[in-house]
Amino acid sequence: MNDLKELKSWVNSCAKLCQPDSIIWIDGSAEQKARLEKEAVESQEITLLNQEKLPGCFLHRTAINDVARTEHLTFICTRKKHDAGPINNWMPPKVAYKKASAIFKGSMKGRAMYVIPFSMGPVGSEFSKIGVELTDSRYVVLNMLIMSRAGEEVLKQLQKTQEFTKCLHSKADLDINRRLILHFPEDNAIWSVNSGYGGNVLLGKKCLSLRIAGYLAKREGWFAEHMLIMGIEEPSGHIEYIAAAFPSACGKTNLAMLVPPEGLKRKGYRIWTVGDDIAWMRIDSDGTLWAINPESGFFGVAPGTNAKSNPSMLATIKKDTIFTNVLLAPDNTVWWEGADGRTPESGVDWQGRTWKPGMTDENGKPIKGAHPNARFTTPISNCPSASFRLEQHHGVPISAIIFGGRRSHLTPLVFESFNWQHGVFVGATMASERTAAQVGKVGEVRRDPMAMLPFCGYNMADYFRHWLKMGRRMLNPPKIFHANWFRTDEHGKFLWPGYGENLRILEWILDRCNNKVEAVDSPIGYIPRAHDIDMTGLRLPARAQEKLFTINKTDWLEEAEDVKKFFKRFGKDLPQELWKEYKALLRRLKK
Ligand code: OXD
Ligand code: MN
Repeated sequence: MNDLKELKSWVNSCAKLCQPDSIIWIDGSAEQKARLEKEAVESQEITLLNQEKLPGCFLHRTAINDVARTEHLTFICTRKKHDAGPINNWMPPKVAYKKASAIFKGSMKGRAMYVIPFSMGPVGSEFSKIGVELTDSRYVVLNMLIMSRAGEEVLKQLQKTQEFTKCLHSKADLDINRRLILHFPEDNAIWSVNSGYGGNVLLGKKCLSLRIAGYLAKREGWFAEHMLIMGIEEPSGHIEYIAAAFPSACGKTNLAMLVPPEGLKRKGYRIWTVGDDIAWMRIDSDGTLWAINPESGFFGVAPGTNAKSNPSMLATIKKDTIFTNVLLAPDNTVWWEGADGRTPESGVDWQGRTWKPGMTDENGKPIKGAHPNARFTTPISNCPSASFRLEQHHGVPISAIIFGGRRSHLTPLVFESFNWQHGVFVGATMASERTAAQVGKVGEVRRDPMAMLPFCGYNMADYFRHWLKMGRRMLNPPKIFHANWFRTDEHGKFLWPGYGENLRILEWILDRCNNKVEAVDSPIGYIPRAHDIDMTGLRLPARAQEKLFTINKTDWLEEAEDVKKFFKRFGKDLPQELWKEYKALLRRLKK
């Protein structure tokens, strides 16, 4: 056994740079967690909520300009610009280290530096990766204890494996003008400074499990994807697992915890939640794809979470949860827009101001109690639908992959790709309307390949090539589908009820995987025959089903123009297979 020399010397060098008052190693014990919670309450980093109604729950407020991921301040720092590709912001490592060192210098003065050894994935699994995050934020420590397996057990594992991602975070003075989220894939390192927002600072999540892991996955021959994983227990008792990629705040969490609607419950369906955000997938010796969720918690969007959208999540967040940027109600509980029940008569809003329903700002716009990207951090183990296979080192076998976006027009409710290569094209050409999870104009359509636009840690052309290559390596690859729950009618009303009803579409997807039903050929892929989707108990508005599956060729040709523009950004690097698929699509549309 070695004595973790590399880790200790890295911790010391970071301490020399950041100059904390003390260094505290996180051991993962309940005693240490309780001590940190107490200190964080005393320092007002978090507020203790009503312990009768919400045992073990706390509220945190971020700085007002620190409420979402800041993609424009997020960089991939590879030696060659080309390796970061045309989509990522790039900075040469030397420049990045120099620039960030000046900001980190003395940034932890007056605070402790916490050393968090964490494992993404079950400790010791073939799938798992170890990281160590250094941070001066107790909020980060408490969140990491939920989102990852952290503590001494991980250090023991590290003594065997040696390899870890070096994650350095300081909230510094939360100055947005000196905020940087830097990834150094060639050094297996992440530096994040001047933010306190989850997606920027819980470095095991987006930074490690997607950007750095993606880079490693390409090198080592596996996938690190922005996908939920769920098990669908069929009436026979057999469970099939699917993975699905949707951009941020497009309902991955709700889908992963879906509650079967009455019509289908009678058939005996049951859902098992494996993960809501990230999937690590490997080809096993049986030639099929197996997946784990590297996280152990959910970092979910609060607004809109209610008994209809996600009853399982409501049960999960009743205890042991950290709420961020929600409204504090007078009884010391929490509330958000789109919550169940009555709106509190007053409260303290996410900015810490007195709030009353109906208040408007100087432009007459309603003032929200919770920020639209308000979040909760909560352990998966509290979820009533948590999969019993969460701790299994081997993961679960994946039968289908679903890509999807938020499109009010254009894409039908569901379609199936013709084959793996076409499926990669479908994923690579995904687009979605922007949500509150990222800074920018909400509603704008942006291309978001495989929902990885903000999370691909290397040249996206190589990422597409990796996807094509992985398909060729599998004996029995999952089938690839595309879903869009968000199509609207001419008055802007949703055509599909979504939530639990989405199971009807998953049922069709599994029927297709098991060759139980035929489908209709269309220019964009296979479309369901109307009678193959079980609509028992569901009343759709007149002609909704027809509208949900309409393929307007003029709109699709316009879409293809945009795809072409996007593909051209990659120049010669774009795999020829994708141009081939593009041309084939045009041919089919013009037929
Ligand atoms: C998330 C995101 O927090 O995608 O999961 O922004
Ligand atoms: Mn996400």
